[in-house]
Amino acid sequence: MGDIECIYRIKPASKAIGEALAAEQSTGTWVRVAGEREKLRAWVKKVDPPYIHVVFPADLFEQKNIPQLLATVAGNLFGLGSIEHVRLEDIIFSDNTDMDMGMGMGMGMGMGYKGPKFGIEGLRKMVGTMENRRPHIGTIIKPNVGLSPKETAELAHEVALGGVDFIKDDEILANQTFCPISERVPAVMEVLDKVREETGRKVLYAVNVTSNDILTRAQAAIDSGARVLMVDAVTSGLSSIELLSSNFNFPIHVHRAMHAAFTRNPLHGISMGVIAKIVRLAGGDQLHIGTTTGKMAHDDVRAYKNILTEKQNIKAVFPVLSGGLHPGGVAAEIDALGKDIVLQAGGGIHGHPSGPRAGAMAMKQAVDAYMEGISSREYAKDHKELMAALDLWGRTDT
Ligand code: CAP
Ligand code: MG
Repeated sequence: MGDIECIYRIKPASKAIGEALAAEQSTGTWVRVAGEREKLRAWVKKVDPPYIHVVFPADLFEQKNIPQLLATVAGNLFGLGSIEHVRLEDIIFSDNTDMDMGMGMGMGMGMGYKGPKFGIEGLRKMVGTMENRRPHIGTIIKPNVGLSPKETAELAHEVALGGVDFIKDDEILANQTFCPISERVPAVMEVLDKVREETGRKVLYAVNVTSNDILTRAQAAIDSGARVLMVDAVTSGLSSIELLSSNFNFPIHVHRAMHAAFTRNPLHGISMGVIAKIVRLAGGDQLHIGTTTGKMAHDDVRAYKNILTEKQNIKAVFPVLSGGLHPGGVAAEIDALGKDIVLQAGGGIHGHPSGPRAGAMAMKQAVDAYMEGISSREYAKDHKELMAALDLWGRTDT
């Protein structure tokens, strides 16, 4: 197990401030006290304004304890009065064994993390896209709350027949009285089984198990038929991913709601790249990373995709592009991020003028167009669902 190096963008970027941060986040405090353990003291490796590099000795960390890891590298420091603003830009896991491919993830193995159980290849195998390697198409059932289990299943049936590969609960749907998991999951799984019998296609459904007792909730979802789990990992705590991964053998879809509270400000907080690394180590199989054309503030999605998919001794995570996506944006997203992505649209499918099935068809047609090297506008001449979406929402490919 190796030391951890963290890169902070900080003001003021001085050695003294770096040392104060390192002390606070390891064996020190605001004043020297007798008996401080030097071998546990974090130290300033480099001052490169506006950045400082701080190294944390491996022995500071407990194996597979994400909350303690974050309390150490991303804890009190954000509140220190001597620091005007500070952002944790990167976390570099090193490992003194050959498991570290030199890209800073090897330490994950040293800390006992096993990474994704399924990852891109496992999910492609489940859906049947190992050969053509096209992007997966996902959707969020919309309206996202208020539907009954029966209404949820009816919509799932429509979008599954329309061609989506993956259906998820919205991040704010849990086990509310209007749509209990014990009824929602069997109803949706029943229609997806029907789609499989009718079309041979396996459509995945990720059940949101976010709750105060995630293991009990996940077991209840699985007992109801769930075969893919979803978690709002930021509101639940990132260790929720590792909990699900070490207790169950189902793919984990990671939603990141609330991340923008601390990832969006370029001067203060934690970069999404750090979150992506920890999600991969902890065993997330799919993770939202934003988009280049959608409704959320556009961020460095290419960097996050690279962190999730770069060659490592743990599996790659399926990057999920979501938030305001629609068929007209498909080409631009694939141009930007490649084909090893999940293109996920909620309103962009359920808001289609001819209904959700047509919306799913339009997304699939947009992907098919791209895979055949045809512009969406050209392809739409023979595909009315796509044409309707482009007419309504426009398009981003030339
Ligand atoms: C998308 C979504 C997701 C966002 C989250 C929403 O729906 O369900 O929560 O993708 O953002 O509620 O916005 P739409 P991100 O497709 O209707 O926008 O993926 O950036 O974490
Ligand atoms: Mg949502």
